[in-house]
Amino acid sequence: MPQADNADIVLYYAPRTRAFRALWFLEELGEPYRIAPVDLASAGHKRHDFLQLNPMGKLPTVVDHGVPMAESGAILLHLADKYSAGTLAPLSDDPRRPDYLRWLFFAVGVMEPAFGEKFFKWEDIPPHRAAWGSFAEMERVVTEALTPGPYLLGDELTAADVLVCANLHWARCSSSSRRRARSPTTWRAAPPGPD
Ligand SMILES: N[C@@H](CCC(=O)N[C@@H](CS)C(=O)NCC(=O)O)C(=O)O
Repeated sequence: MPQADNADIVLYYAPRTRAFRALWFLEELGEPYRIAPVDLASAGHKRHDFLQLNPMGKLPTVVDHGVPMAESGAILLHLADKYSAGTLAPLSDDPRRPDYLRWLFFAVGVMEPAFGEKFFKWEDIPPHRAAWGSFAEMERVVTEALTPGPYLLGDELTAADVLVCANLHWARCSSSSRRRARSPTTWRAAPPGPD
């Protein structure tokens, strides 16, 4: 585990939050990092000094060599390009790059609201007007993309897999059903169905 007290990458973290995505990705990256624990209960993340790092007062927030970053998709995109270009992030001239970017944005821009529709029971939203289409469409697209797998782009893990799979992990944890996504592989075997 590359945690180091003097690391120049700092992850503001609380358990059972989207900060898990950044934590998982930092482990994949292998760069030294350190965790700055955030106690959500005491609302330190809503205070002025934290809002200078992330105006939304949310996690994950990362400070990379003194530069603050927010939004999990942007954080993973940045860290992958800076520290793992060509492996966890296809290079800009790699023909897989457009699909890689599509999945990064899909994870935050389509999957997240589609899970909102499903789990928070948003009703009567016309798919043609919703940016995420519908939960069912999202489910179909992810399932097809992971067939045959094992990863979104084929044989190699990228930052997009971490974002997409972290969403699937969240879905499992947020559901009482046993028919839930467990990993990209089991998502293909048993995608989540309606409650
Ligand atoms: N769009 C943001 C969402 C971040 C987010 O909503 N984080 C939640 C935890 S999962 C949070 O910090 N909640 C605490 C709060 O808003 O008080 C991202 O992807 O980074």
